[in-house]
Formats: sequence, C-alpha cells, structure tokens
Amino acid sequence: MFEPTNIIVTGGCGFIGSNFVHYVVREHPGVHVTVLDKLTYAGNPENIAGLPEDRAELVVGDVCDRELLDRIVPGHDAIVHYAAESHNDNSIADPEPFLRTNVEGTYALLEAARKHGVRYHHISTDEVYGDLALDDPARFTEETPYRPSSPYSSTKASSDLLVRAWHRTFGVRATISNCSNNYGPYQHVEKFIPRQITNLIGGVRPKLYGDGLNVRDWIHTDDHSSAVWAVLTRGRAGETYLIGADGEKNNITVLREILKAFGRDEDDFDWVRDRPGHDRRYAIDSAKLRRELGWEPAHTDFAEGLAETIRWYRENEAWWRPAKAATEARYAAQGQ
Ligand code: NAD
Ligand code: TDX
Repeated sequence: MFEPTNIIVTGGCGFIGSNFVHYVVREHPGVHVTVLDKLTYAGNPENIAGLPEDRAELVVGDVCDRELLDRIVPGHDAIVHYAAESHNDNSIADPEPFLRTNVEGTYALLEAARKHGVRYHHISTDEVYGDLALDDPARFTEETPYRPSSPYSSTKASSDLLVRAWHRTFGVRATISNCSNNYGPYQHVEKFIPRQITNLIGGVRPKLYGDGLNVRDWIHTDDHSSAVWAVLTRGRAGETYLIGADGEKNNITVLREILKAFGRDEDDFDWVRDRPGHDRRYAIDSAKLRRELGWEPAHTDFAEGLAETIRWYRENEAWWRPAKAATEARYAAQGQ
C-alpha cells in the first residue's frame, strides 16, 4: 500500500479535480494537496476556497511549464493529473489547446515524475474506447482497443499511451483510470447536465442534440474520487482501471428527469444541431476495480444525486452566472 502525504493535483480548480481536493481534505487528514492549475476558462479558485491553508495550497501555472514543474515537484510523493481541456464541443471548434494541454502537458508531467522519482496517476476517460451501438451487449473493459472519435478523446488517448510508454520504458510508477461521465457540483455550465439546469433556472428552454438517444454512463463525482484514491494507493503500477457505476441512461431520459424536477412538461425543450461525430453510447465494466481494489460506488441513486445537483446550482447562482452568457453565445454561434 502506497501512503502519500504530499500530493500534487493538477486541474484542482476544475470540476472533477476540485471535488477530488475536497474529498482528500475531508477523508484523508494526513495528506497535503498542492493544486497546480492554469485557471483557464474552466478553472475557478472559488472551487477550493475556504479549505484549511495547511491542507490545500494553490499554485497558478501551466502543466506544460517544465521549469515550474522542476521547482514544485520535489518534496511531493505523487502527481494526480486531472488538468485537461475537457469539452468535446470546444475541441471541434478549436483542437489546438487540446493538443497542447492534453498531450504536451502529460509529457511534461511524466518527465517530471521520472526525473524526481514521483508516483504518477493519470485521469482519463472512457471516450478513448470510441463508442458502442445502442444494442451492443458489450461494455468497455481494460482490454477494449482504443478507437477515439473526437479531437478531445484522441488527445486523451494519446496521453494514455505516453503514460504506458513512460512506465514500461522508464519505470515511472504510473497508473491510469478511465472514468465515465461525471455529474455533481462545480461542473462548468458548458456540460450537458449543468447547461440544462442553468437554462431552466434562467427561464430558457433546454437544448438536446441529435435524436436524444445517445447513452452516457453517469457516475457521481464523489464516487470517481474514492475510486481514484483506491487506485492511487492500492493500484498496481503499469495497470489501467476502468471506473463506472452502472449508470447508463440516454440523454432524453436525463433531460426529462431535470424537466420534471422543475415542474415542466417533458417536451419543453429545443432540439438543436447534433455534435459532429457524436459518440452513440459509452458503457463501463468496472469489475476489475471492484474485484482487485474492493471499490464500490456510494451514490447509486441517480435521481437523488441529480436532485442534490439541481439544488446546488439553485443555491450557487453567483458561482455559475458569470460564465453562462459567454457559454450560450458560443453555442448559439455553433447552432447548438
Ligand atoms: P474541467 O474542464 O472542469 O477542468 C479542467 C481544469 O484543468 C481547469 O481547472 C483548468 O483551469 C485546468 N487546466 C486546463 N489546462 C491547464 C494547463 N495547461 N495547466 C494547468 N491547468 C490546466 O475538466 P473536468 O471535467 O473536471 O475533467 C477533469 C479530468 O477528468 C480531465 O482529464 C478529463 O479528461 C477527465 N474526465 C472527465 C470526465 C467528465 O465527465 N467530465 C469523465 C472522465 C474523465
Ligand atoms: O447542450 C447539450 N445537449 C446535449 O444533448 C450538451 C452540452 C450535450 N448534449 C449531449 C452530448 C452528449 O451525448 O449530452 C451528452 C453529454 O455531453 P457532455 O456533457 O458534453 O459530455 P460528453 O461529451 O459525454 O463528455 C463528458 O464525459 C466524458 C466530459 O465532458 C468529458 O470530459 C469526459 O471525458
């Protein structure tokens, strides 16, 4: 068992990274977290504001900055790498930042982990496996071949391959986890669930792509955090673990649950232009993680998790409101 006491969390001011920082501060009192975050449009220091100073510290900087990494990595015992350009629609509008942050950034961190002898955990996505047909009985496993579809997922797949090579060639003590779609507090309003919740709070009709039948495998972000902790501390170096909570639902079903929570008619939304190359279905088989590391999700009631998430957006309008107009303007320009 690996017992870290001083970890770097990249992207710790984003959605999933900041939830992980809260999780570590709450659940693992002996651990100090250094957040390394560039504070792009997706990063907000408010996400980790108020945490005790002796537990979590923010360094504003770019994961591609190798001199900075040489200054901050020594003295830490692990890097948990969440930072990424994370939104598929943005990667279609402009792929360049995805190549830089997702590929070059991972390269820089792997080199730092190698040079300073630090344990490295890589946060990846189920999207590296491409998509499944709606009627395919299969789910993704650690053995599924890589077949990414979008500029976003192809850069995440590239970064995963770098991690595997740095483990095998240079002996970096690295693990990878590929998780399904997360939901919960602090998710940017560009993403599906927060976009529709904040539209409804603002009196705007939700927007559904294509035929609404695309399936995503939803997991609460706290369950993602507990799984990452299990892999970081008990996972075997060189291994990949898939993280999922058996949460497959199609988009129109999720949207109708949100509409219901707002007391709106189930058809009170707009169909909009589909995403080019839109993946049909993701589905995770997390048997390896459950069997080897004994992990189980705690948030198994999606309706309850969704209701809590809606409550969070209602109560935290000051957090999301500043990003809303610009996000919707970008979507409007894309016909979405
Ligand atoms: P996010 O877009 O909400 O946050 C990304 C964070 O990274 C932001 O704080 C941003 O400022 C920071 N960042 C971006 N570029 C940086 C750079 N060059 N240097 C330093 N910091 C930088 O993303 P998210 O949805 O929280 O996703 C986090 C990670 O989890 C990503 O690696 C993503 O691929 C992966 N993932 C996400 C999901 C999901 O459902 N959102 C599912 C599986 C995996
Ligand atoms: O307004 C919308 N209407 C809509 O129908 C938006 C924003 C999305 N959608 C659809 C597209 C997808 O089928 O909803 C689904 C979810 O979309 P996103 O929230 O953009 O997520 P997705 O593309 O599935 O990718 C997410 O999960 C995997 C994360 O953004 C990635 O970072 C992660 O790797």
